[in-house]
Amino acid sequence: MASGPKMSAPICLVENNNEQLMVNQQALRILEKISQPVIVVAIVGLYRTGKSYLMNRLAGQNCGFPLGSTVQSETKGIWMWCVPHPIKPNHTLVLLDTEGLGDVEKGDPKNDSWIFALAVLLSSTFVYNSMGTINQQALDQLHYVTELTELIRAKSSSEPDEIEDCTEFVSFFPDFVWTVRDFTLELKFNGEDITEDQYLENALKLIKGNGSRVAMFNQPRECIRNFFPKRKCFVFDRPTNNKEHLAHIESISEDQLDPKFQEQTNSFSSYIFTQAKIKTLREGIVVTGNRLGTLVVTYVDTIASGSVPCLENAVTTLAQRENSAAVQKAANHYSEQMAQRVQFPTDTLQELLEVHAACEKEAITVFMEHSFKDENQEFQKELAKIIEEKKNYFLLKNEETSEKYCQAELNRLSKTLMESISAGTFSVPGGHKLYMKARENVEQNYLQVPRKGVKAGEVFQRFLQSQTATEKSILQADKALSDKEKAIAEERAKKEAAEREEELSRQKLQEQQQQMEAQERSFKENVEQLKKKLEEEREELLKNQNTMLEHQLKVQKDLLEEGFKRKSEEMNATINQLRNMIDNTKESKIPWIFQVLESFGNGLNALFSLGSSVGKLGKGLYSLFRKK
Ligand SMILES: Nc1nc2c(ncn2[C@@H]2O[C@H](COP(=O)(O)OP(=O)(O)O)[C@@H](O)[C@H]2O)c(=O)[nH]1
Ligand SMILES: [Mg+2]
Repeated sequence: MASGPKMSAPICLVENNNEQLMVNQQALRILEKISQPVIVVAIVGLYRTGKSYLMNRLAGQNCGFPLGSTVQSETKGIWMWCVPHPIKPNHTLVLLDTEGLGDVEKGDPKNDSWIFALAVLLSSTFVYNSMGTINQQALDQLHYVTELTELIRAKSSSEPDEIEDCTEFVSFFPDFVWTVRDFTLELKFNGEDITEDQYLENALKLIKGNGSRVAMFNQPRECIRNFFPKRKCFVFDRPTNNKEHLAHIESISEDQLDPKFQEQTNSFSSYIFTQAKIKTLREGIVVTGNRLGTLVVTYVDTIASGSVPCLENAVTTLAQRENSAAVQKAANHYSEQMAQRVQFPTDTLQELLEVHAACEKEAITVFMEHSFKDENQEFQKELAKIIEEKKNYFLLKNEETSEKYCQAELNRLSKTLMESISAGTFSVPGGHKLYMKARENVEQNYLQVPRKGVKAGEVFQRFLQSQTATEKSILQADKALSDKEKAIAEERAKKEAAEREEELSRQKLQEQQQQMEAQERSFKENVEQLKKKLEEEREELLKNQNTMLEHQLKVQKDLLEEGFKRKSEEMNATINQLRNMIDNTKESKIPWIFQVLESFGNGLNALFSLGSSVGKLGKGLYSLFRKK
């Protein structure tokens, strides 16, 4: 089973010191051990607005992230606390608390934007926390959101006619939650009761007009509306009116808190527990604790090197690392299963090849489960190569055990015969007949021995060959036979030997044929599973593109309804681009898969040295993908 967290207290994950961001290795080691999927909740906002306290409540603890009055000496940056998910078994809830944002005394303003961007990149639910009301000041403090286009890239390279990078943000950005603390207003709009969410949406309404003041007003609002399709708001009363209690909120009991506040935090927690999603990257890649660790390192390293963190690059890094582990895992599965299921020697080659096919099929499935974005199928080809090598080893082992066993059995069964030959028992008149009888006896007994394996015939053939001279001399010395009879007997012996030789070559040929067929089967299995995977990946891509389109359409509709005709029309270009992209994805389906499969097939052909059957396999490929 996937392993969960074992953390009694939070730990710093990303340190923000001396204008430098650094990943804390100790925190990384904790993440590495978590193989469960993670739900990552990050909180960001001005210092001393009760962020850490709220996160502690999510962890179900009073103490945890250090609170305001005690943080003077604490490291700034991003703090992490991994706890078992309170309602989803086998999931880990990762709480990320940011420290020092906007705090001139402790903060490193230069890195504040990076901390903000990292919180966006790492979380699946992003909580923005502020005090009082959602007013201009609160939105001004959220200026980081307007910088995101410069701080995060979706793709590693942008081609001229591609959609704008930030249009892609929605496909991997977290859900957005605004928490308003010490909220003092009534939830009313034009005298009507409104929900918290409506309150947020009202606050995000744009104003009309030109000029820099209007632009400044609209900019953060537009960014939130554009980048975060799913938005939610929670307002909280002051936890208590007792100043003394408030200053030591971590040590007061639950019933000393304002009942309204208790209710509000409970409803917030319950929302997070039931609605916050597993962190996924694009292409439906589920993030585990371990993967989260890789992401943190990749992003922080990128920032440290002076570049902009990029989702696509991070996924590539992750894929490289995990695909080679997937190859290892699949190869081990193959070896283990072969060793477990095969009893050496097998009766026939076919028997071994069938077990091989079953184990290989499973191994490929293991690989497919653990790999993603295997560009040019490099890792799959590597696995095919390893399995081919391992198979050859098992074939050899099968031959060796068979050979050894057959030889030992034959030695045992022919012992008396050999002794009789040495003792001259057959050097009497009628000796040849006796000898032949004794030899046939050995053969009969040898035939009775079960599970001799693939070398049974060859070993006996060698024995017969070694007997040719002996038989001849016994025959010549036999005084009971006429010359003519001897000649006939000799002729018959030769004929029989030739027949046996032929029979052996037939077996060899058949085995070669079986081996070829096994390689073709293996090739087809690889292609079949790859095709399935490619189609799944294609579906995910399409889903992604549809998410982007739907969101653009929603933003456009909202703008139109709010009376921003020009702004909404300006979106048409992007929307059309997205529509084209989706059409392309759909239309290019068959040729695209075929192209990949063909190049993959050529790679495997080379590997299996199926040179002569390339044409045949090419045709097989066609029929394979036409079937569906
Ligand atoms: N007024 C008020 N104070 C709070 C609230 N939650 C926590 N505090 C107090 O505010 C101080 C700072 O809280 P903390 O959670 O450390 O804030 P952070 O800096 O945003 O993480 C602490 O002394 C808390 O006792 C709240 O909702 N309202
Ligand atoms: Mg704090």
